[in-house]
Amino acid sequence: MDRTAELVARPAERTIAYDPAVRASALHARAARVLEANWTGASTVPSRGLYPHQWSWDSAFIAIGLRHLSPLRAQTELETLLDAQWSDGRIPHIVFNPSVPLDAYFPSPDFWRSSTAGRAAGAPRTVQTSGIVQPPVHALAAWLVHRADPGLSRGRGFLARVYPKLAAWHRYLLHRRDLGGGGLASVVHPWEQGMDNSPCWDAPLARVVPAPARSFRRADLDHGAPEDRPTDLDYGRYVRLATDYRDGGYADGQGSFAVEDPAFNALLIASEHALARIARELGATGTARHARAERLTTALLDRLWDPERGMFLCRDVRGGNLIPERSVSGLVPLLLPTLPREIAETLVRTARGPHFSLGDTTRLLPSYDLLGEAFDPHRYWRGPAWFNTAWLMERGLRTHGERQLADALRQSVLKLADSSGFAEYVDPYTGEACGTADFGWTAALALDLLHDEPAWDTYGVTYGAALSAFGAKEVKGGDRG
Ligand code: 9WN
Repeated sequence: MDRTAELVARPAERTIAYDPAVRASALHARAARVLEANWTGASTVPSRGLYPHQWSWDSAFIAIGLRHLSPLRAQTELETLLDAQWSDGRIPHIVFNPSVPLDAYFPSPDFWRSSTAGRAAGAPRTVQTSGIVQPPVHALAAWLVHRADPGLSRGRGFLARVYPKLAAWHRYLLHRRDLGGGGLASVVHPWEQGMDNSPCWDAPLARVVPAPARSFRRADLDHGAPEDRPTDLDYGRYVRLATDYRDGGYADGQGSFAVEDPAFNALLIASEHALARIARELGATGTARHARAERLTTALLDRLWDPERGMFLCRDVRGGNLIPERSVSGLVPLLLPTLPREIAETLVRTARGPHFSLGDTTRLLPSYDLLGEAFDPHRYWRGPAWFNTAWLMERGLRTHGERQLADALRQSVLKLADSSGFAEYVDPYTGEACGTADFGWTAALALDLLHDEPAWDTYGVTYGAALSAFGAKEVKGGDRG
């Protein structure tokens, strides 16, 4: 048995300090095994038990890791998701696997009724999906997947096929979802933003009358500890919002919940830049797309930047105010290469300060303010550390030249992904595993960081080049701690 195979076969020895190269290849093998086990033949489930279908932003993150194992599978992952796109451009947050029993996950296809309730909005007939969306990581993923094997990608016409679909997806978000009228996309359900029970939603959700608990059955509690999951009251509100949206034919603009979220919009901007690169690869200039990304970045700064807290906040569109809660979502725009230098520096300071404690008292960046009243180190998006946000921050730190911090965060991701058994999320202080194990994006993003791209030449724009439109504004504040 060679050294790597031996290590894979004896997981109890994971923590012993071997040669880093050997350790890395053992971690690679374990992450690959998770992605193999979660692969269904055309896409990857986030988890075999808790999430047995295809999820939208999970698939994008998974494709980013999968490209290091099989660029073909990574392309297929995204193509399968895009096959379920609605004709109004939306990419549904779940694509249901018809061979999975209805009661394995709630809400199931018979709740969403996409092919009937979603007919006017253009839901596909041949596949059942949910009717809401998730963050637009897809164009970014498509570009990274292409770069993993440009020959294969060109041979299969991968970018030429996905480009029009990704463009329609962004059009949907920019036109149908600009509910605040300021140029940013709004989410209409907490599941859309992906950080389901973040304390940021507490105030806007308080206006929603919960559906009675007896009107639905939660399948998630068959798999997860109740204290690690959202509450029944949260679920009552999620169900009410989704029911109202469905009963309105999934038409946009009516619902009682509409929020502009910094991470969702930052990912849209990053994906616009990626779409510009794809357009260039296909022979166009991409200039209009880069320009749109710049306009969106200006809107993000104008509408969501909070100088006092030194980070971005969510905007409650229905309430008309910024939501005074610090979530990791408000740090994620660090991902953007053209952020003004003072903004990037302030975000890094805030991440290192007492509310997030990056590289200090936490082992991994928490999802929510360590000093916030609602902080809970185990309850889902109300404090635990997640690997996708850590990955986004690692990329952001590296993009803005914070090499040491990025290296340290990368090491923490690799160590904790491994020691937690590729947990869905971990206690930010202790690293204790929470949620489900063998979670798809944890394995995929650890794999991606193992491949250690030194700089992230993804966008084709100059890193650190401040936005000219914002250059004249004064940027103050930020936590110094
Ligand atoms: C609802 C699949 C998804 C992630 C989300 C995460 C969780 C679903 C749930 O799991 O949400 O979409 O049932 O709790 O919050 O980010 O995409 O992994």
